[in-house]
Amino acid sequence: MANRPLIGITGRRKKGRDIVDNLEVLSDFDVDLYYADYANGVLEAGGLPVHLPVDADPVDLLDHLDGLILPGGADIDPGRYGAESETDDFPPEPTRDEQELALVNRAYELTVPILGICRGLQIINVYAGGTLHQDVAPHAGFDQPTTTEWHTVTFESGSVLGGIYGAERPVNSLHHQTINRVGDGLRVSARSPEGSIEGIEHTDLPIVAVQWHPEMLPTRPSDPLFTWLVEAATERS
Ligand SMILES: [Mn+2]
Repeated sequence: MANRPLIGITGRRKKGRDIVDNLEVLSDFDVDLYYADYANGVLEAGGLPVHLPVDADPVDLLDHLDGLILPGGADIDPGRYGAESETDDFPPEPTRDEQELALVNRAYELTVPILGICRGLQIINVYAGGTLHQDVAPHAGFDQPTTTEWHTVTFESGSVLGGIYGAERPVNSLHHQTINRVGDGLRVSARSPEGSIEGIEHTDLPIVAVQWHPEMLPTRPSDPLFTWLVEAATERS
């Protein structure tokens, strides 16, 4: 298919020793890790995914992209939102914070569409000047299968997410942090039953983010969120 929009996806930096059964002589080599389901969601929605090395200049990369997925991962360094660390369960990866905040900054400048997922929602909020609750452990279903419908989310009518999903839907929940103060220019468009923020979007830019993991659910091949991103990226390309 011609003219498929190019969707960049970030990942995380590991070491060769982090890979089970890897050769010992490769222990000190850098390895970049990308969960494949984000790219599969893009492919199923008709886009062309590309993984973004953390070593590449984010400004250079954005000039070549039609859309961006910021996926799940480690906690953001609390210093990025003016807080002291309250948890070391998922230690920050400062290089990735740097890369993703620079990508978001350039995407704002170029109005490149962004879909944020889990950590991706949090990095957008922090970029926009918001803050996070650092540990809401009872909210997460880490010991459940990732397809578990752990709680429902209710969508704001008139929002992008409400237009995509309707009034509500069940979702999985694999996060121990949530948004506290909402960043400038962002609106809350989804909440869990106890009121935690599960979806945000920019009021003017094509930026939408969710706290659950649509790429892990069996509904992924027809999930309208990936379609939203690919269509927004196509309009721009
Ligand atoms: Mn949740």
